[in-house]
Amino acid sequence: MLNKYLDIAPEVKEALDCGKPVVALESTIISHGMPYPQNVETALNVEKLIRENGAVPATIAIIGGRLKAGLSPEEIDYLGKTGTAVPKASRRDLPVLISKGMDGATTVTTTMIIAHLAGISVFATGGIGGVHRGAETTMDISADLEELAHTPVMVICAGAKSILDLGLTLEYLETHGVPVIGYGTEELPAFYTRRSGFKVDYELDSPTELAAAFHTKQELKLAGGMLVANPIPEEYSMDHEAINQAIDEAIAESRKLGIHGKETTPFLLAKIKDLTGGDSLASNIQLVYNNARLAAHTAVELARLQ
Ligand code: PSU
Ligand code: MN
Repeated sequence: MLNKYLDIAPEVKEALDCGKPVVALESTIISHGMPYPQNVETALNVEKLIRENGAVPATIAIIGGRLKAGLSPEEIDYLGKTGTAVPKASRRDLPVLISKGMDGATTVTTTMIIAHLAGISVFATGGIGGVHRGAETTMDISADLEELAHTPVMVICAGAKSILDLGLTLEYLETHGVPVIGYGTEELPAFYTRRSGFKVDYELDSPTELAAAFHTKQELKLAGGMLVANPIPEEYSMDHEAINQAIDEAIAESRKLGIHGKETTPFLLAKIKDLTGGDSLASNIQLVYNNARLAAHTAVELARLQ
């Protein structure tokens, strides 16, 4: 656990040393995913929920060139206030950001990398990146999928937004041997909505089953992670038509403006937020809470097996 570039917060370190359950959390959702102050409020509430459900939270980020597993409330506030001025950090960004002593908001990719370095196996977030619509010509495929192929962390999300080509995203994960599990559903949820029309690989119905599947994958020494898609609670799910119209509009606008590279996802997310008003933010917050609870319960079960 002695890594030259890694700082594990004392509470997280103690939990890991004793084999207690820990849940990793990402920071791009804080700096780039939600406006201030809701971002900070949500991040702190997520940590609280994880504690209430029997695990220790480890929010992950890069601060002053250090890989951080576990942040103080002040550090979370700093990331939230600084917002998009914190560079979004995927795998390819790590060498320069770290060698220059900069900050970085960790995506699913880099949160998985740092969680694994620290010894954390369960990670809760909102949505993952994937194969973008039109990727057959743009080749815009999130590094998140490649990370899931290689790094042994279970990622609990609410599926993926249909800003992506969900069918191609599933094909990519299949090719790379990443199990896609629906929690209590046979259908891949689409973040704001519980349904997408695409089937997951397997439905599992309890944290015990999720932990057993992940533990077995590790014992088999099969490389890579596992994706758990947990549908947004019914009462917070959004109208299918309204959200898809906003998504189509956001994509049309991004094409018109020639948005590409690491800007694509943040641009689309921000645009959808503008088009749907506060509704999408409220739903986003609730699905993250829902994933945090499931991740804590699953980490508790996994700690029994490991
Ligand atoms: N999708 C969402 N919300 C998010 C992200 C994706 O619905 O906040 C963020 C996550 O941090 C994810 C990243 O890892 O965007 C993917 O960015 P890209 O597509 O550039 O790889
Ligand atoms: Mn991309």
